[in-house]
Amino acid sequence: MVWSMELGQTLVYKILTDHLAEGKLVSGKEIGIRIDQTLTQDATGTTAFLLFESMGAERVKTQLSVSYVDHNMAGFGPENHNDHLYLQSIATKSGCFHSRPGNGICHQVHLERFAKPGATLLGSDSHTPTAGGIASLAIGAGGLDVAAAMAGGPFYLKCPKVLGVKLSGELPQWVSAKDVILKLLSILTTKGNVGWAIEYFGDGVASLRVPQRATITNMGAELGVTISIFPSDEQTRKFLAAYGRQDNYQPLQADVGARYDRVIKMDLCQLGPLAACPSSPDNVKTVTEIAGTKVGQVVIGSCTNSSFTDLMTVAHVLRGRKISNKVELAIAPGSREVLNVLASNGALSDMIFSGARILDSACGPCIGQGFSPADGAVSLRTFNRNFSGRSGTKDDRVYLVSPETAAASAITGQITDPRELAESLDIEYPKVELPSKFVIDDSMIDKPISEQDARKAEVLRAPTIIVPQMPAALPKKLQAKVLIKCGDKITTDHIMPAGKFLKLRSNVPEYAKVVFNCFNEQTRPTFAQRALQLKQKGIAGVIVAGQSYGQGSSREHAALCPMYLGVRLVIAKSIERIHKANLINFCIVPAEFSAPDDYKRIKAQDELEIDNLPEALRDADEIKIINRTGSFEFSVKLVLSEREREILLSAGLLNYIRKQLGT
Ligand code: MIC
Ligand code: SF4
Repeated sequence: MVWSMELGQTLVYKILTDHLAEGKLVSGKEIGIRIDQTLTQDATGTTAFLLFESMGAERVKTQLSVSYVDHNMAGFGPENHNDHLYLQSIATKSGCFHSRPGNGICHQVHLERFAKPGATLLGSDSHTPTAGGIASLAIGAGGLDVAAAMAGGPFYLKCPKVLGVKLSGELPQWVSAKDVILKLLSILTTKGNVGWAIEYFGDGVASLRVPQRATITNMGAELGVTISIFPSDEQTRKFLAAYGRQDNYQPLQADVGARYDRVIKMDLCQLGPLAACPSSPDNVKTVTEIAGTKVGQVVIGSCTNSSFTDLMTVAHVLRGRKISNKVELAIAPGSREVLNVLASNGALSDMIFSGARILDSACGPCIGQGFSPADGAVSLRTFNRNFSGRSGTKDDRVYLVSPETAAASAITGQITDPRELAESLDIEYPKVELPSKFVIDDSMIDKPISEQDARKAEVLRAPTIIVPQMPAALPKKLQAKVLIKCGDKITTDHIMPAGKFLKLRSNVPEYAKVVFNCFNEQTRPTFAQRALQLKQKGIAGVIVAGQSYGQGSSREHAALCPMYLGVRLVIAKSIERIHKANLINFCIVPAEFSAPDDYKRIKAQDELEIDNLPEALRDADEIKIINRTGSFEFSVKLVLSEREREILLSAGLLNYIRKQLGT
């Protein structure tokens, strides 16, 4: 690998330099980068692979592509298993690895088995930057973008500004990586960080082990930044060696005197246990402030906090103790590997003895697949998201905490500072070390087969799997109507609910019925019914929103389903990165208010008109919209690269790619 010798480069720019395929490394400008690895998971992967096939692609062209099954595991009805069989068969056909159901959560397994320092990784899941904990340049994207990368294309992004987080000191006992990222969320919030990368550096880095680093980079997704990355050092080497992958090790760090666009200093010694209170990951308070709040449920797991080190710490707190009879405790180990070690070293018995229920090594409750809390009950989770209703319970009260705080609270039945429990019960702080060598069992990962053998392989596509329709070209004159006006921080969970609807991911016509389901209860006809009525009359749907529209998950269904219903325009105060790319990919024009006050003047049901939209998309930075109902005109900004304009003019990314390939 040849690194640029330019002095003062950040680690992010070093890896970008090494993978630059198009453009110049100037922050804010669009660049194309070569993708070494991709990952998909079943909830986004089925669509991604269907679109990969629709592109006419046959074999993946990356160094490595892995298809994971970890989200849709409950299996109520045939849909989940149908998806799993499709994914296994298309992985065989296209040359991917396939991690079977039960093998673990994509990000945890990828960290253990595949992620490499210095490699680029693109994943159809917003928490793909978890692999930044091992110094991969890992980015979350929509499934269609990942499909394009699997087919060998570059991935396009705005060259980021780099925020350096300078860590010093060491974490005190009972304070963990989760508290580091919650502290950062309290400073930076979930809004306004689009276009940034975060690079951790400083003396404090050395004391953090890879799983702790991965917890921190995982929740970079909640900040809305594109990339989060740690250097590769002795901790990285030890981690890779423990998983028998020392050959993948190379030391990597920023140059001395690297120039960051902004620096935040954080002294790890000063941190204490924190919690993100309902219902946003940036609603952070100290555990001391909320201590004593009665708890009904504690869930430990998710791609944020389900590693070997996390769960060994939990087992240590639970050892020989019983959980409160007012609490249901569930633990979902991040991978089968983790579960196996816990089983063989006795930690699993400690958990079971305490009264914990052991769940599948999968996403489970994190994406509303069971374990919804009781009405009004406080649920403490070691997860990364507590958006209202995501747990499957309306008006839920979900707090995000560290494994230490979760385990302590499960014992007492109230939110508890683990330091206090340790003192009162005389629990010694466990210094969990990684085993020098794990026993590796990759038998649940199907390996790619030769191209020749793959030719004979059959792809299994059950009738519940429907190839998504692609958008029509944008009309010259857009007659449109505002279907919904929503406020700030609308997440993709609000737009496209998961939970009991997750199994509909491979069937857009069915899944589209629940677009904006959380608002449907107050409005009849539903969003989908109103949209389809307009679509039949040739009138396009418009979504109006406040700041940070499309936060959270990478699910492209939050664009694909509205597109299916005839939505052609989103006007918001600001739109988050992955969602904006998904809108463009499915030919919905993402526009921002030129004057934020215009947001107040628009109402739901307003009829809008745009003359010559394709012309404006060619090169204009602003478009004029006539509000026929309110009899006024206003303008909106188009913040689009040349390529994005071309995609919109080609009726979406798939058509754009087909045009380029002449297929
Ligand atoms: C999530 O945490 O919301 C998900 C489910 O993992 C999503 C992907 C999806 O919606 O399938 C994500 O984070 O991108
Ligand atoms: Fe799965 Fe939750 Fe992680 Fe998403 S955030 S990948 S649902 S564990």
